[in-house]
Amino acid sequence: EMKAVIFDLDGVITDTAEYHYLAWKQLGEELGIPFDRTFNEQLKGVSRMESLEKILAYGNKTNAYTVEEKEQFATKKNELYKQLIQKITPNDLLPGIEKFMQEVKEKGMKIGLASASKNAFTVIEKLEVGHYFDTIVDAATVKHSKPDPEVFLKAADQLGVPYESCVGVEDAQAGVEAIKRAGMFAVGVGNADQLAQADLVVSSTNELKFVDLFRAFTE
Ligand code: B16
Ligand code: MG
Repeated sequence: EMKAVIFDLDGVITDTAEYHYLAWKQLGEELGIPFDRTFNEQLKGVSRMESLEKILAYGNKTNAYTVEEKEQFATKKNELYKQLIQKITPNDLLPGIEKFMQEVKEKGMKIGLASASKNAFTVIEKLEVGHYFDTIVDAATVKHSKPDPEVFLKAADQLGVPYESCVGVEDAQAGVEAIKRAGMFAVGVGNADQLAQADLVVSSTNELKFVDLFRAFTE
């Protein structure tokens, strides 16, 4: 029985995925490691330091920097990102997502947020959607980042809902994998080939409909 829906933030509720991309891209260029959106898919849902490691590996620079330098790079990216998210308003909610959250709530489901981002609280505040969430997992308390299921398991535990009664909604490959490893029903938002592991894929947030989800879940 479906009892809760746990949402990813970046790329599902708002398009901060684009801001993460722009910030990493700028840092990558400064380090002489240009990359495109296809490579960027691998960074979605992945923690800050792990994203940096992936970029350095992509540029064959895994061992080129000290731990301190890497921390400086990650901080620099985060400063760029924090500047970009300052301008977020409720207009930046992805199409149809608020309506979907309302529907989910009306059906008596609990709602959780499972974001890997340490900036999640700021973004939720700017979007003015904090009241929809029964729980928000603080990324700072999560030890293992997606595709590890920890953040989804924690959200379910905080909601008091068994894992098999939870639906996870994700735009990232690593995120869909995390949901499946948590033993939950996975909804992918985006490209069906990239998110092939999901139980249900919709092309955009506009296509998220409670009836379709309910049907797919109970099938
Ligand atoms: P921060 P999500 C993830 O958020 C992003 O998808 C990923 O690109 C980012 O590196 C990660 O958060 C960490 O974010 O640097 O702000 O702590 O998709 O899990 O909501
Ligand atoms: Mg995401």
